[in-house]
Amino acid sequence: MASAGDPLSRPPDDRVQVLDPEGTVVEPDLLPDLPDETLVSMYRDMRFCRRFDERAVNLQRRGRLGTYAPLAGQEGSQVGSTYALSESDLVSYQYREHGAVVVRGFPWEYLLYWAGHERGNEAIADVNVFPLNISVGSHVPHAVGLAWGAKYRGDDRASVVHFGDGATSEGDVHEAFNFAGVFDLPVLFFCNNNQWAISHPRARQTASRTIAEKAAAYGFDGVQVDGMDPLATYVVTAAAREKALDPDGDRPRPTLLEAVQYRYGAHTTADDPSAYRDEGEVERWRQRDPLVRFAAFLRDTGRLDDEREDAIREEVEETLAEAIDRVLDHEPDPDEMFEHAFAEPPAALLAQRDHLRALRARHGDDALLEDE
Ligand SMILES: Cc1ncc(C[n+]2csc(CCOP(=O)(O)OP(=O)(O)O)c2C)c(N)n1
Ligand SMILES: [Mg+2]
Repeated sequence: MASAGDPLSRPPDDRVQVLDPEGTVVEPDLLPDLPDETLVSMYRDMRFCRRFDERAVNLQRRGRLGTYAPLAGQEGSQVGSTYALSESDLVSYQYREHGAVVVRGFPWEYLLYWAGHERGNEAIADVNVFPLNISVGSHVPHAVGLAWGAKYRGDDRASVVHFGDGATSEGDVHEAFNFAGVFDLPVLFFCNNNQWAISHPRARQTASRTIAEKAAAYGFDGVQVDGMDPLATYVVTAAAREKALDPDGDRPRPTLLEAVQYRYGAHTTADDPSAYRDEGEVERWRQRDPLVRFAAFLRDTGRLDDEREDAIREEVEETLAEAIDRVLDHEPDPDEMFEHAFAEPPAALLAQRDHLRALRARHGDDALLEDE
């Protein structure tokens, strides 16, 4: 077992773990000193993520949401790491880390995004989460830019960027690593290594033994963490944030965190994983489930019982049902489709918008169904 102390000072293949899959504390020195309420609230948010995911997949199947990227299996990484941040830290995510939005209060409009409305992205901006990014890896340089801006302005905030194992094969990501290392930027590179990039396995993504060790080439620390252990992701993120902000020194440093985990479901609702992976592999990873191990820890330490668990499930169910009702009742303004692509829309687009407005003024919203 690794020695205690700074969890970032270990060799990159010495995976940090606080709770084993049974919920037993394996490295007591690393156990974060968090109030009981915070620990239970972390568990609540992880439950919320799991249930949100189930409901979102079902809504997509019923044609109420567009293509959706499921998170099940990855709650420990997303929730644990976001708990270690302050609310002003800037989070940039790929497209699967809904857990960061949940921890930041889950504005209900977030679901609107997945139903095709840009308003969802505006809502998460209010809680310092940047819009999701589909072009793999291309948001990582932007997150470095955010860190540079924060440092330049003397803001006490870190930039945290989530990306997948697949994203590490993109040139953008390496340019971002290099720039952050050279310019001493307060950025946390958080790699959610879920073993697959759609159908492409981790072993074919890189010949490196770990993703964490790539940090050495850029001159900063890389650490591997059990991404299905919310307390481990919490402690490494807290340590990396401390290093990024460097309160006692004058040299903020980036860190690469590789959170080893698994996605149980399909890549997106448009994917069929049975075409490329074996169900036995999924079952083996389910034995390490983040919710099961965290619940076991909370129960063993007297922080969770049946009554509290029932109350959490009920509250999660109600909060989600309310958000979903609002999304299903949402009546978008057709004008919205002309917004968001241009700061200053070109004349041709404005002419189309005005044409639609005139039609609606004359015929009401039935005009939208007319073939004119
Ligand atoms: C630049 C680019 N190349 C390819 C794609 C197609 N694509 C979408 S998601 C994905 C896999 C990304 O895998 P990973 O970074 O591991 O994230 P995960 O989906 O596993 O969370 C690919 C190749 C894309 N969206 N953008
Ligand atoms: Mg992946």
